[in-house]
Amino acid sequence: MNREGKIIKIISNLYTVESGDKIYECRARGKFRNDKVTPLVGEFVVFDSYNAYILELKDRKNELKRPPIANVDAAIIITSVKKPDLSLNLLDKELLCVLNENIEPIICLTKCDLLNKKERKDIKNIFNYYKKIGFKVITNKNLFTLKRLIMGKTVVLTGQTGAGKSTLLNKLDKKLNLNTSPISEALGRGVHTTRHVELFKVGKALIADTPGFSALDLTMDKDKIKELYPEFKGVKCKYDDCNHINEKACGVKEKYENGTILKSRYENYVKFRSEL
Ligand SMILES: Nc1nc2c(ncn2[C@@H]2O[C@H](COP(=O)(O)OP(=O)(O)OP(=O)(O)O)[C@@H](O)[C@H]2O)c(=O)[nH]1
Ligand SMILES: [Mg+2]
Ligand SMILES: [Zn+2]
Repeated sequence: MNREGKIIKIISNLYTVESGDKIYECRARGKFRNDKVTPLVGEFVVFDSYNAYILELKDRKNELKRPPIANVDAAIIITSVKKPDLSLNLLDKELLCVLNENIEPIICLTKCDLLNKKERKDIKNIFNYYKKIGFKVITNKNLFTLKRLIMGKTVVLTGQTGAGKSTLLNKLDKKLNLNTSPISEALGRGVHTTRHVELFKVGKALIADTPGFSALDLTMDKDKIKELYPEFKGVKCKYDDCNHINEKACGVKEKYENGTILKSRYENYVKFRSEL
């Protein structure tokens, strides 16, 4: 019998599909592979419940390549301030990928307990800037705020390996008991503890735990980036199509030079453009 459902977990080529209140372990048809479409967690599908085969993928509202997931409302970008060290380059890249898919980003800082007084002050200043330009910023201690922000939504945890994604999920629901492990002191980064994407029901939200990464590729049109920098909006430049690089009378560059735009934000913008 053909049914509709949603993929909630993928482990190699085994797809766990939820339909009604039942769970089905399905395979995908060879056809998908030939078409180069891979089913994703979060995907709405038509499947043959008798033979346990996924037959058809429904249209996606949005999708991320990394972590691989579809149809999410918000992304909690898990950003460690230490162990692994804070990477604003990675954070700005993640924000672009998420915004480009019309997914609401929530920046969640972790490991603030490892900061000394001076570092804490610096981090506060940096993230006051992100708040000022409109991003939601919380820490993994603000569980109450986090729960309120994600109520009723499907959200994905994304971020560097070892940043604390699974640890946060365990805090939200102790029964999950997900594997976590300390970062490698030698490499200064995580050890890829989580190996698959899986959606969990946590209170009134659906949250996906995902494998972390240490680097991320931008795959968008070069000229799209400036539209995804909220602080560039409404800034006056001499040329309407200004790219804010070498143009004369560029308002964005002025704001970077006088410190109104965070140095690293603008410098990452230049880097991202040149990488594409
Ligand atoms: N001090 C401190 N340690 C933390 C915090 N959050 C997580 N950790 C530790 O960081 C390590 C890595 O945490 P994980 O939850 O496994 O990280 P992850 O993001 O799920 O990593 P991957 O599954 O590899 O992507 C564990 O040893 C956690 O105990 C925090 O807020 N403070
Ligand atoms: Mg994990
Ligand atoms: Zn400009």
